[in-house]
Amino acid sequence: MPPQLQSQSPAGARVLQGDLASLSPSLRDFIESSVKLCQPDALHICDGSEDENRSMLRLLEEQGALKRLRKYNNCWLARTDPRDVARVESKTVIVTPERRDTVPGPRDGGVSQLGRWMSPEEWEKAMNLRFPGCMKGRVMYVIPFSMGPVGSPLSKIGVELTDSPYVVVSMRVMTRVGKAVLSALGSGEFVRCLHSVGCPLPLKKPLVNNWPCNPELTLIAHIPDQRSIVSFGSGYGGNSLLGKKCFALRIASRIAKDEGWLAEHMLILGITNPAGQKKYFAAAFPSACGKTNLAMMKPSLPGWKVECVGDDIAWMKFDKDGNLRAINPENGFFGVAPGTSSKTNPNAMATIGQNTIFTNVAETSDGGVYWEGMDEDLPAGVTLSSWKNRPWTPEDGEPCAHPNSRFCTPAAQCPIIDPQWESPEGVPIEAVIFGGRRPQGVPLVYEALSWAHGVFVGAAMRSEATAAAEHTGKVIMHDPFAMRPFFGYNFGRYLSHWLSMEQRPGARLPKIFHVNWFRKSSSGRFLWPGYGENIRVLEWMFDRIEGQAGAELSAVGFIPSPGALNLRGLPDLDLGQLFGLPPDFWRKEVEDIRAYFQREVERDLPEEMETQLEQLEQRVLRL
Ligand code: TSX
Ligand code: MN
Repeated sequence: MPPQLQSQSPAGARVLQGDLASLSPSLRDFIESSVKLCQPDALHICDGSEDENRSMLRLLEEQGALKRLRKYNNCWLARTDPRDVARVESKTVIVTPERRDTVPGPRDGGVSQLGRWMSPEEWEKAMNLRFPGCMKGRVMYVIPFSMGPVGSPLSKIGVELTDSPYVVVSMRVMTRVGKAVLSALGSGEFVRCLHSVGCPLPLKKPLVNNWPCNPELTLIAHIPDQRSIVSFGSGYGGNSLLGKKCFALRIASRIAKDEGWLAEHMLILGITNPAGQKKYFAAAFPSACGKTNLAMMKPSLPGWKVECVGDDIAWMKFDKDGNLRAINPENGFFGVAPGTSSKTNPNAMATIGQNTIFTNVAETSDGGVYWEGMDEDLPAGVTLSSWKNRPWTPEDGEPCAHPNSRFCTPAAQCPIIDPQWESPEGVPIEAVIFGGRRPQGVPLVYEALSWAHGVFVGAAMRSEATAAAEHTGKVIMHDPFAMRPFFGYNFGRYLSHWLSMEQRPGARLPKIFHVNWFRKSSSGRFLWPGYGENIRVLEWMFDRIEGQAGAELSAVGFIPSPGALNLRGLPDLDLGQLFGLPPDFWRKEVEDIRAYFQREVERDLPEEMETQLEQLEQRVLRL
């Protein structure tokens, strides 16, 4: 008789699948203590197999949580409770003994934009209010997962315990899950991830859209000293797929600080020139800059090739030869659907045609998906149901898909996935690109003057964002390193860590660039065509690294010398407006950066950042 049919975990849950006795003592302890706390009826240790995935999808279909999309092969649609559609920054905390270990300070009374601290005492209370008995009547799934290729020296292992089958099927796309991970783990270290939707059975209130969640009590906590993540009340991706933002950015940035490497919110792409030379770039962009589009872009210039290693996160470490080696710790893309089309991102459109889980997109009456900016005509007679599962027409005045609706799709399906994307040693990064959505003042591209200046450029990143619901206007928000919601520790110390890379013996530092695809003319038109034409900017960077492209010193950094940017075949561009440095704009920018550093980083700002700001000011005053 198979032992799993009989066995019972010591804490009292039936074991439906897997063998507790085969797990390491520390993993067993983690499971046992979580079972005691959450009191699930049963335990299921995930093996990551196809069979398991099929039966989980069937279960979700029976529960009405997923709907099969008959137009495609193995694609599914989830509609969430409308109260659970995004990450919730106000309910995302980092627990450390000292506030200053989490955020710069002191700023008594003020709320930091760079993270939320919770004291261990408050966390103890918050935990006790939420977790005891929270999985009653449900199955606790044990998901062993690897961030990065299984067994790579750059990879890290986590184990997520969750009562959500949606999380199980999504984690299998976004990370490497199952038996191979347990073998690689052995009795080694892992990041402890505990997740509950916070709806024990029997339910107190009926579910909305068959989507369990507990918005009143939602809380996502990180305890970096214990390498642990605890998330309650939300099933939405960023709050529940704990390998991504919680582990690969917040916890990993802290581990990286301790171990001397970098965990960054960056895409990784490979770029090959017509002569067949290849380089890898990593790039950090705030939201709404088209990061996934750049990661998979189709270059407009003949002979150039772009390949995708990752679209969101880079773990980077100097190897013994001094090369900065990067892996994409993820296994899939969890991308924003609206705006994705065969024009803006044909490679993403090809990727999501099979084996994809869509969340909060609209559905067509012939069993397909739809969203704003998909840019495809509906076949005659085909109608739409909105993300709220109601008949939808353009006259409704609301979008058919939620603006934060997503596809969750295997990276391996991307037509231009890089041949080296799962290389255990990682790919060598030769350029780091920072960017922002800057309608005014900021040139198309500039190169940092030094490593320290590049770190300053990352620290001073800003981008145009749609303001909170009350306002409708757009504001330029600070988003240093595109990491503002994702720092796992004090941002001032993060800057020191970046600066310290220069002190590593033998390190071959990548060049640092800043780009802005979004500058507008005085009449409000985009000055740069963007998309596939961005290859021209990447070409200049490529040739700069090779020492082959002309540059001239400007107040903000090196910019292409006249003729150095390849503009062949483009209609006339207003290069004056695209590269101009308006003195008034830059004097104001310097003051805004100064005020920001002062308000948000205060005494934790490294002196070098002060120096860089003063040097920028001096250059700008000469404009
Ligand atoms: O993703 C974008 N990228 C990067 C592509 C590799 N977008 C979309 C941003 C929203 C997420 C862009 N939008 C880019 C861009 O480079 N540039 C723009 C602005 C733009 C929009 C439309 C046009 C040009 C620029 N249209 C015409 O020129 C016809
Ligand atoms: Mn991201």
